Amino acid sequence: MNFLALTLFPELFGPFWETGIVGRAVENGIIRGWAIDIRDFAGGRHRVVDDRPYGGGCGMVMQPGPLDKALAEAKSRLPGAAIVLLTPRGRPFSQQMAEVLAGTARDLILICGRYEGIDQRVIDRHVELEISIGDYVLTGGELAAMVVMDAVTRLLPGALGNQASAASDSFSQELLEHAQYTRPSNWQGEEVPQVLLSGHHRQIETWRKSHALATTLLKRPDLLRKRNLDRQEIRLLEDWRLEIERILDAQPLRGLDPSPGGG
Ligand code: 6GU
Repeated sequence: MNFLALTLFPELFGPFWETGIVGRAVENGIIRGWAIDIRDFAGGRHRVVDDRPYGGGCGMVMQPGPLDKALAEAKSRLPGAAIVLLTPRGRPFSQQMAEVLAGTARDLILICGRYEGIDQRVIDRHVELEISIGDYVLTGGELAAMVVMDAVTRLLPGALGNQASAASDSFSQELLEHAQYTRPSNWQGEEVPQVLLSGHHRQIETWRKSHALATTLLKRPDLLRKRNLDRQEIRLLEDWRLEIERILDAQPLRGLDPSPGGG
């Protein structure tokens, strides 16, 4: 799969292509990535790419001309690529979108906006999909483009050493991951949960599922509400409820709670 970023700051992408799992995917020929400098397609001695917005207002708008020329170059290098614009006005990026993009394996041309935005006419002419990575404002789309490429790359066959780890991640199954521990088993007096050292694979799986459910309940109850819980998951959550009730029953709430058993 090929990625081509159109940007005013191509130097931001160098370390991204060279590092970690993405770097290894490049080395193994699973992906290739380039960045094209939009300013190379601007005319004039000063290579200006932006101008003031029609109708007034603050900030500058990226002109259609240089971006259109950069896109022509990008399309000639990657015919058939999907053209994506990174913008806070886009569709919220999700694991599901990453899976669709990785699944079609179509090349991506990623337009990284800067300034207050991009002339709408060049968007209307070329852009197939607008993506936002969340409800906050960045100074430009470069980091968002890297977020999208990173999330897609790790889903491509062979990108992760262990293909199972992509499927059991947070969000693929709409549960947060259980906590992880590694050596030493006693670190500054803090012990690793005993069951993880026991070698009982079924018990370990149950512990992990139970803790994934509890973490999700506490941190992201919205994910738990969306999920179709199976019988085991319901039982594990009921076990947590019993545990909470035991703790609460052991608390003296004298004088606050007139109900039987409350004191
Ligand atoms: Cl894709 N671009 C910018 N500039 N800000 C953002 C964003 C994108 N996604 C969230 N905030």
